[in-house]
Amino acid sequence: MDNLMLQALRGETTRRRPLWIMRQAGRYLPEYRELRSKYGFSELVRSAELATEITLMPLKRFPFDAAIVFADIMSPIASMGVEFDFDPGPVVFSPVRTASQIDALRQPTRPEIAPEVATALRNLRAALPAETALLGFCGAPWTLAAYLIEGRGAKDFPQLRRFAAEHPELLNVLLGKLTEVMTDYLLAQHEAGADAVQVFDSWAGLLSQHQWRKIIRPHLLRMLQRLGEAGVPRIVFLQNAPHLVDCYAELPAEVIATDWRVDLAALQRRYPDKAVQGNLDPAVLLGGPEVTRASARLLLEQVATRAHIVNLGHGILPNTPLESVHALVELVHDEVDANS
Ligand code: 1CP
Repeated sequence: MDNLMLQALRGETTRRRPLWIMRQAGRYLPEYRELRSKYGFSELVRSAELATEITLMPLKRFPFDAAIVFADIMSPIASMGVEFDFDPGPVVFSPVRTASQIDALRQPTRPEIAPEVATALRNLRAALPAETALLGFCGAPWTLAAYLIEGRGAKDFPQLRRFAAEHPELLNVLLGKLTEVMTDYLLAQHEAGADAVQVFDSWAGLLSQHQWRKIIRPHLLRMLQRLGEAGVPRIVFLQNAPHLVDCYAELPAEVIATDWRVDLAALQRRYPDKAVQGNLDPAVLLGGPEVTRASARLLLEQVATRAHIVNLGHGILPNTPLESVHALVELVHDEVDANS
């Protein structure tokens, strides 16, 4: 059987579009909620066995074309000596805001970075059929710095933006450290069996284009170039940042993934050599199967089949009806009949 996801990553035309869903192993699944009622989220992500089991949960229900390892963007940060918990998003005990705190951040060796994730990937590669792609991921340096500096998710991250204005050199040192560790982490995930990696820049949109070029771009470029040299296929995801979509599309990565605010068809026309991923609004699925079908049909009509990986524009919401996911899978799978 073909691995549609890998074909799309190579820019090839696929017999139908590949499909996976961000946060596909999440709280919309009753079996995840059941397991979650017995364990804290930290316990789930720190156990390679439980993470493996959870990664496979959505694939038992839906024939998705990719599995994404169950972990959090904060998982590798523990190896840098930062203490945090989840409530429900990441909460850093001592937000990182001084030179001495940045200086004290450890630069772990490759095997020290979230070893449970590498173990889960090895388990998963052995358990998955050849036609299902296995994805690794990390948070982009800026998005991780957002949690380290702000201390937790916050509307518009004011402490982060203050820090960027007040201490640009310190921020640059922090981003540099995060870039080195995340690059090593993704290389370790590839070695452990990840076919491709996705870099999540969820808080990219907090900066202007000018600030982005100065503060973020050099670090992302370094990370993506090192991965490219190692032959690792790269997906770059940005959220809530339509003003930066061309900046990201020009980075060296095989795939650009966006949220629903971006016109994906126009993006595909502007960058014909890139694969695109996305970008159905996750809120659409709350409306049930009919509403899901109507919006998904429109997306498939607008975006050309070639090198389009169907996904949502952000993580699936916890109260999404399973019937909506079924409807999306059916519609994407049915397209092959329409084309043949
Ligand atoms: O209570 C619970 O069960 C925890 C909810 C949860 C889950 C299921 C968190 C806390 N993280 C995750 C898993 C997770 N996080 C995955 C797993 C793989 C998958 O199925 O997709 C991934 C890829 C992430 C990535 C992640 N975590 C991002 C980037 C993507 C995005 O959503 O923008 C970010 C920003 C986080 C931080 C985070 N961790 C958890 C939450 C609820 C959040 C975001 C909200 C906040 O900042 O407070």
